[in-house]
Order: sequence, then C-alpha cells, then structure tokens
Amino acid sequence: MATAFAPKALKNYINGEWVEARSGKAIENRNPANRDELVGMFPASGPEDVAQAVDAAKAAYKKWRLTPAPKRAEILFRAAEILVNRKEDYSRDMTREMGKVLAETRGDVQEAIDMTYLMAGEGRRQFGHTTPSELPNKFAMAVRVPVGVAGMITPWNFPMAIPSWKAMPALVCGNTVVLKPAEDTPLSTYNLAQVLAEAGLPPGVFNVVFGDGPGAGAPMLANPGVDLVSFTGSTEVGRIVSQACAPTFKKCHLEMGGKNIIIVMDDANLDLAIEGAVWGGFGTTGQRCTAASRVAVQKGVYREFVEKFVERAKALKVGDGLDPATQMGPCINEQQLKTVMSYVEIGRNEGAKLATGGHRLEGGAHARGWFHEPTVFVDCDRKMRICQEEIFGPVVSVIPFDSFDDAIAIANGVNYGLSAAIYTRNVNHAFRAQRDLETGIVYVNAPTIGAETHLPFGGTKNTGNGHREAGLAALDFYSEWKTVYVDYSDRLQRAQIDNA
Ligand code: UN1
Repeated sequence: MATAFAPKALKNYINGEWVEARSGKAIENRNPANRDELVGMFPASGPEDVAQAVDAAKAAYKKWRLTPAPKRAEILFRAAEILVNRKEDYSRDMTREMGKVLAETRGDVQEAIDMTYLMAGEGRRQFGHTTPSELPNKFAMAVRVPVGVAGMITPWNFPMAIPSWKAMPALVCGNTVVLKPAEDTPLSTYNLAQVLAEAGLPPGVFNVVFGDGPGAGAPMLANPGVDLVSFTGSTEVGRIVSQACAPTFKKCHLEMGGKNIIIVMDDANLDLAIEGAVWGGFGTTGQRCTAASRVAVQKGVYREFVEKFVERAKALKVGDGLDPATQMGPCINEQQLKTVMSYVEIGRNEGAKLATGGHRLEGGAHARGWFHEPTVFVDCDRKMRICQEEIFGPVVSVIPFDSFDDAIAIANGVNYGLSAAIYTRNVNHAFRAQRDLETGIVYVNAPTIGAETHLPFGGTKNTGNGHREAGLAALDFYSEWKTVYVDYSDRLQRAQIDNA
C-alpha cells in the first residue's frame, strides 16, 4: 500500500510553461486522512497571474478556433490514452489529496477518461442544421462556433472528473481555457494539465492558475477577456459568480448544491434499496452534490428499513482511503468537518432521532485526519433544517411517509433539484415519479449518485441556472449558434415581404 511519495511543488501552467505565481507565495496541500502528510505546495496566484493566463488564452484562441475540430479531437484522444496509462498513479495522488477511497478515485479518473474519449468523438460530429429557406435559390444553415476564452472554477470533490467535464467540451468546440481548481485538490488538476501538454495541446490553449477564490477566482470573473464561465460549487458562491459575470455579460454555467432524495416504496426490493442508500448517502463521505442525504421510506417497510440501514451505516469502516479495507474516507478539511458537526447539533436540537454516529472520530488511525462517523437521523420531519439544507458530509436523514403523492411532495419540497431516486416494483409509480420529480436527474431502482458522462448532468431550482454539462448538452454551453444564409439568386430577396 505504501508507495514512495515525495511532496510535489506545483507551478501554474500558462502559455505552455510551468511558472511561479508573481506573489512567490505558496499554499499547502495536505492529506485530509493525515494532516502530517504534505502532499505538495502550490502557488497562491493573484490578479496578475490570472491576467497573464487570460492573455495567453486570448492569443491562442486565434489559431485554435481555426484548427479543424477533428484535429483538436485527436489531441484529446491522445490525452485519454495517457490518462488510461496513468490511471493508477493519478488515483493514488487523488486519494492523498482528497481522501476518498481508492476505488472511488479510480472512478474519478475513469470519468475523466470517459469524458475525454466522448469529446474526442465529438470532434467529428458537432452537427449543425440545414433547413430549406422560405425563398428560392437561397441556402440556410446553423453552425456551432466557439465562444472564446472559457474560465473555469472547479471543486475538490471530483478533482479530475469535473475539470474534464468542463475542459474537454470547451476544447473540442474551439475555446481556450483558464482553469482555477479548488485549493484542497490542486494536484489532480496539475496531473490533467500535464497530460494535455504531453498530448500536444498548443501553448496557451489550456492554462491552469492555482489559488484561492478571492485571489485567483475573483479576478478571472472580473476579467473582460473571459467570455464564458463554468462554476461547480456551493449555491452561495454560485450567486457571487453569477453576479460577477453579469456586468460583462459572460455566458455563465452554475452547478451548485443538492438535497437529493431516495424514495423507498413498500413494494421495493428492500435489500437493494438499503444497499443504494448506503452507497448514495455515504459514498465519497457524502461529499457529492448528488449524495442521497434524505431517504423517505413508506410506513409499511419503515421499521425494517431503519433497522437494517442503521446497522449497515454503523458497520462502515472509516479510515485512510489508500487502505483497501476502508469503506469511507475523511471529510475534506477541518471546516467541512465542523460543518458536519454543526448539522448534527442542529438535527438534535430540532428533535430528530440520532440512530447512529454523530461524532468526530478521534484517536488511533483517526488521530491526524478529519474523520466523522457515518450518521443517521431517523423519524425526521421534512421541514427540519437537516432535511432542507445541503450538509455535504456523511449524514443521512430518514423521513417516514404514507402515500406516493406524499413522497413526491417531500421530494419536491426543497430549494434544490439535482438528483432523485425511487425504489419500487410498481411500473406506474416509477413512471409517475420520473415525470413528477422536479430534478435534473431521476433514477429508478438505483441511488442518486453515479451519472454517466454521455448524458446531460445538472439540476433545477437552486442547483443550476438552466444549463447542463456532460453529454451533447455540453456542446450547447461551449458553443454558440451562428446562422448563415447564402442567397444565390443574384437579386434582392426580402424575407417575409417577397411572400407571394
Ligand atoms: C458532483 O458531486 O459534483 O453522478 C458530481 C455522480 C458523479 C458526479 C458527481 N458521476 O455522482
């Protein structure tokens, strides 16, 4: 398990070169399972570094937009192959900096591979429309064109997958990129930049600026050279991003919080539902925007569900994600752990019944990490804060319900709308649920996590602002439509007027 690992000193990647931040200051990247382990140091960038990266991206855009899409795609194809070869190393790096178990970091790198291959394929598609003109001897079509310089701000929970969801479609559509990854997980983005450089991406097409939100994120949002912004993170920061994009009318994609639910009907395969609730609630330590932090269970099976689910949660082995026996890793940092602990307090105070967990794990193998017990509240009321607010940690609230309609009302009674799931063997309920759940993603007989890269990903209400990433939907965000009319009649033809 223990491989030799030397802390890495990372640099920004600007215009095809690895460069220090102007400030000369560095930020520590520490292992959340063992804060004594320094994973590396990365630059604390500021407005000047960001401006340099945006200028490089702007200059590179001139050529990159004219590079044929199939040729851009060939570089992505090579990048995907390199990622395949380095999957194991990059997964280990990711577990060290982010904490989730190795099986999951392998999944994260795999998601990046999937997205890179998918978008490599889109190099030979990016279909537009041709349509008859209303006038004779006139041709009409709509083609996709790139938007320009794309600014990206990415979170720590999917440190390679999410940068890939954003960068790959942006690049294949002909945009150039400036990416600022989360402070907690710079190494995985560094690895991705390394891969893109080796795959042969021209200088300036993909740039990485490390740093924190105020130092490096804010100047990116304010920079008039940035044409488009894609952000994944909290709803609070998403609002700031949206406002910062408004003055210069940047095209803005926001992927924010969730309060996802699993509905378990009386007729469900109960063992399957329990398995799904454990994975959906405690996978990635509950630190997914798709995490199942609410489970609503119909009264006929409520007791049995609670008993078995609590038992399973209690038995989860929490520890260092590099240990193959570990089932759940730490919280990402001290602040996140404190948030989890404060929600445990909130749940207690509002009268939810704590069935298991509720404490920070300390001592022994947990002494130097940000570990928290898998925690289950039962007999919850739908209006409680623990049933309404995103916790982003290993806390699941179980809510009893009477009827199908009741379950849908509970599901929809939150301000978020990312993912929802129903376990039932009744096909009518399954179809009504997929129609009536107000979320961007619905699962039938599967938990709320586990979206695949070739389908649209995103949510409604306070989760998103109407855009989707992944799948073909990503092309819609990273390109604009240009409508082209070619009149070959050799005379003036007036649309709507020469109508006879
Ligand atoms: C996220 O939590 O921000 O569907 C993304 C899933 C993963 C992606 C989650 N494929 O859970």
